[in-house]
Amino acid sequence: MTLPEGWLGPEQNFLGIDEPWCHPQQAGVYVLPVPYEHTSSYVSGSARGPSAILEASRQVELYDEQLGSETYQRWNGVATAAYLDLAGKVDKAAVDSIEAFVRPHMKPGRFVVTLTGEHTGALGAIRAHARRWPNLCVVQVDAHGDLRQAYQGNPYSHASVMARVVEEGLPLIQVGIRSISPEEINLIRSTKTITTFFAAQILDPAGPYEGRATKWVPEVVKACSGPVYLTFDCDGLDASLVPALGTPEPGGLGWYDTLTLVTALAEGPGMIGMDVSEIAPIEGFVAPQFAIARLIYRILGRVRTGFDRH
Ligand SMILES: [Mn+2]
Repeated sequence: MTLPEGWLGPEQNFLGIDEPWCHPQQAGVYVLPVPYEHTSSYVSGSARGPSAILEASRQVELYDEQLGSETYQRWNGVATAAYLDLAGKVDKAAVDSIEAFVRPHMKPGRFVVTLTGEHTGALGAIRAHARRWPNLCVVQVDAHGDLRQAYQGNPYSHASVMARVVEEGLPLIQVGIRSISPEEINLIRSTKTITTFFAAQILDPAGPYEGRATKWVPEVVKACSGPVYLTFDCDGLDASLVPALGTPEPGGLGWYDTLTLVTALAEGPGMIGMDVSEIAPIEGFVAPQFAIARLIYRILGRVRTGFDRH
């Protein structure tokens, strides 16, 4: 059985998965690399994020000692598609292309992970999932609100991506926010479908939840009205854990807080898809992309297989 055209083998794929486990006919997880970058406003380089994550992932231990199993086997494998070539498309045309790329890959029993560059790329993946799951809610881990109507004149800026999601009527739950404008605060206050958990509110030991994930994570879960689509901007994590970012911010989520959150989402409302964005690799410094590759694998270990057959 040879790997069909358009799919990556163990030298290039997520986790370095051997045949036949990397075959799209068999695998229950699809990883879709979409290296889109057009509107980076501070540090550029997120177009190289997906390839850096794939490269680092091949060093991730496949056994999950917390679960006592090898996650990729539980899913019958993980297949990685060849990188989407956007052929110079930007803004709406790029988002439309990403949606068209993701949509046909969605099937019952399959979990799709989209790896994008800047956060705008996530919009195509979110739209593809929302067509299949009209009752989904979007959980956004992010330092920034991303709720500006437009930024630098562009409604498809990375700083506006969640405003586009809210416009479509999808419920939005934001976690880890700590960099936001008055315009966005007004939108949050005036929009019933947005729930925001600010970083200072959940992570500060002097805050209402004493900075303890066991206290604030159940509140996030309670806010979820349906199955969860996770849009994970890596700057939601603390910049000391993942400094290779387009817009790094201190004061973010730690490793174990993040694991507690994703575990509760997967076990509670259920997770039906995810994307990861905004890693801008620093030459010779692999820890950030390795942490993200590891996090994706830990999440796959916690997502319920066959969730959408229930
Ligand atoms: Mn973002």
